[in-house]
Amino acid sequence: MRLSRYFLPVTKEPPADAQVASHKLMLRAGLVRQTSAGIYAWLPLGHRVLKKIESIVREEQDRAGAVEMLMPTIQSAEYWRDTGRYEAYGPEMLRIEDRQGRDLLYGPTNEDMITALFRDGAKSYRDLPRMLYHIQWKFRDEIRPRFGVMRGREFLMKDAYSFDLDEAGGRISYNKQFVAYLRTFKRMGLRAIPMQADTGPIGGDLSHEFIILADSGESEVFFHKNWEQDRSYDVDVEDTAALQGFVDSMTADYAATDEKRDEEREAELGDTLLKSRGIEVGHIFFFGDKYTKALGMQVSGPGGDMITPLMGSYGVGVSRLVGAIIEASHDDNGIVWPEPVAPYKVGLINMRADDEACVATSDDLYAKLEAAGVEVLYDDRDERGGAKFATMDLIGLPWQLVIGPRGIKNGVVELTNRATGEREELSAESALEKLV
Ligand code: 5CA
Repeated sequence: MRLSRYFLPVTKEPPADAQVASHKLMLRAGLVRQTSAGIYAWLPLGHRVLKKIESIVREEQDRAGAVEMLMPTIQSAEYWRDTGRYEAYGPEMLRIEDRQGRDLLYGPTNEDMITALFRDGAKSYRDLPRMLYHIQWKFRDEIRPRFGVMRGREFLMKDAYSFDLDEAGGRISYNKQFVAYLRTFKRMGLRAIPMQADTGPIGGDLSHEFIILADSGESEVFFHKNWEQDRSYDVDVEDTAALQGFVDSMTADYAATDEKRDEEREAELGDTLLKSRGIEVGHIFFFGDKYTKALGMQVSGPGGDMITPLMGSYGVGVSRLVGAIIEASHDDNGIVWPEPVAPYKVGLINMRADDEACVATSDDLYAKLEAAGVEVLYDDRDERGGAKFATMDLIGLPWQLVIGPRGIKNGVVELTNRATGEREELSAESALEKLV
């Protein structure tokens, strides 16, 4: 993509109401714009990051055996009346009336609807177990939307739902999602710590929040210092015993949010207990028959007996992750995207738009990178070099490839790694080889 044809409204000054680094940087780097309180338009560069995150989430859900579908954002109040949640949910729910006077709502989550849909289609024990998911916009009329996309009112969530015949099966589904979550966040360059959590309006008694550590996080968290080490999430999830063993090992080291602290255990930990602030990027629940019972979902068992399936639900804050990743990965000059979620891999900078040789070399490299399938953003504008560098640093692409008149005379281009700052001069061919 040529920057001369793109829409990248970068700004120098962060707006006064942006408090945390990620919010400031998302506005400055032209990733999003707020259109109403807590509601954001995703500009081209931000949209690409959102899509990258979505793809990683999707791949790990598919790998865990979940099946993708898509439910609407607007839901009939009937589903919620049937489960008794319509009144219980409170003012966070955006309630809408259509021209016929029917009650609708903008979905804050989908337990009620998915249970009704699955109930109407699954009749036998052979239809279970199943995990279904979608990636869809949600609306919660948060009392205090803040920190940009991290606590928005409209936000993108991956929500998955599991249906099992018994408690043991439900636990397997929960464990599979548990592993999928660890893998998902690791692929984005994040270390997420699973912590026992409260279940709130979703219900149930087994629940974990996945928290990444960041000074600007909304919750205070407490954990064993073993969580500072890198971990491998290599386990065969089809081997039930291995899967349970793995989840047990991941929950063995103390980790708790503010609401779930255990004073006795903390006292034993001494100075191995660490404290930080954290951002919740995912939350999983097992709540048994809460919704299936309320909605009268039953399937016939092998002996003709009727079974009420047990459910779990599993949420990832897809749009929140954009902010969370920036919180975890930025410096004084701007964002530092981990490569798997970067909007482009390479920023190609032509230092002199008025120099024929520079233009020719830059155009040639651009064409070759595009042909090789490398995602490249080409700054071909007629601007000062300094401004171009500042923009590239701000938007944080992993590699900067710089073409200048002095280098061309010596037969070299300059390649810089945004994360490490390492810079090398090399031939255009060698640069291509490194990037492809
Ligand atoms: N139905 C369950 C799981 S599918 C559920 O709704 N869980 S949740 O309430 O914990 O939300 C799931 C994830 O969505 C959270 O972990 C968080 O990452 C994200 N999220 C929740 N509220 C917001 C918000 N206001 N803005 C951005 N992301 C949010």
